[in-house]
Amino acid sequence: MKITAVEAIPFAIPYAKPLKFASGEVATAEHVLIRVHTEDGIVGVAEAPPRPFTYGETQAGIVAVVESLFAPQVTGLRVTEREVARARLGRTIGNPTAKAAIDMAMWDAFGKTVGLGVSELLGGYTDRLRVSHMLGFDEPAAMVAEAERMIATHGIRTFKVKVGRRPVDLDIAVVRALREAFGDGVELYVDGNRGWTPAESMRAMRGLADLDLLFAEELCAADEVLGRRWLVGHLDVPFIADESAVTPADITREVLGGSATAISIKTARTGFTGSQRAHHLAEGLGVEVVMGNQIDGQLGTACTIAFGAAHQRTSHRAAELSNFLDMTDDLLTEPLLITDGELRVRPGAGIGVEIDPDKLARYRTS
Ligand code: MUC
Ligand code: MG
Repeated sequence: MKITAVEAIPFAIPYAKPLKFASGEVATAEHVLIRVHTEDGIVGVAEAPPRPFTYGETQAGIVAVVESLFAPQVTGLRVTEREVARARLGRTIGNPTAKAAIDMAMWDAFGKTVGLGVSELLGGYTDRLRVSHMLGFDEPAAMVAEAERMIATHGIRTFKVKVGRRPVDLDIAVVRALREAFGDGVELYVDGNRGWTPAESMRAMRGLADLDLLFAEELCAADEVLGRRWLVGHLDVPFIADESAVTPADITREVLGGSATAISIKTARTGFTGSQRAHHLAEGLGVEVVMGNQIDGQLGTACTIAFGAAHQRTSHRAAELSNFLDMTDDLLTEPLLITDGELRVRPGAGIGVEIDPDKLARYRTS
């Protein structure tokens, strides 16, 4: 069970359609594959997606921090010593997706060692989740057409609409067009990625008031402390803290401060060990959870489904599991398949995926 080596392999896979949102844009999945090797010949895997506009990480930075700091700190530990790994990695500030990928690769190696799936090890609540698809910035007709394609091809009926543009009427027109096109046959919520001020957010939510939204996510920055508290206090839908609530302390501050009434859990930034903490805290605070997407590839998505399906609270709402559909290719030997609007937990030990060596050779950049 002892870790003998940790690799950080950068790769790049283009998107067929870039995803645009208020804080940035992703046109190529320039991610880092983390491989944790053990003395028994087991290899645990996970991926770290750099999102400089959200966490300050870059692809080169993730490779550097893993190779120079994190790999030596976890080499020699048993794959079960996740809390020791967390404490050692925690001495370095930031770098959430690099830390999360090491944690998840350790869990994958642990599951493969004992012959059990990570999702059952974490809690085993269900074997599938409903899928929510994220619609990036575009004209209303194009966003309606994309939603139509998701309904027809994959049976997806929940959509997170990216908002946060100026003037706010641009985004109101999109959400209205979606509701008019699909009636109450779809669930809709919005994510502003901090694009608006609290006052703009309020104006937008008034314009959206008759459209039966499930949630509003991160419409304005948490640093607008009093403005955001005022906004959240006036809304009649839960307000999801996403990038403002990564650590347990962030979540506690946002919720108890009245600046959020639900949270997004993203395994890409909190791994399985940190996501457990977020989940248990959400239960204690009595707030809803949505399993979010860090614009993950299929490996990252397999991690999200493993965690989300493990608990009742994380499987209640549709989970954001479909961004990989916009990528031109991926690394797995067997692609993930969304059918009838659902994604199933991968069977098999660990996270339940294998990396295709030919694909890795094609897409790795060093
Ligand atoms: C999301 O939910 O915000 C876009 C930026 C980011 O950090 O995550 C994505 C999706
Ligand atoms: Mg978000």
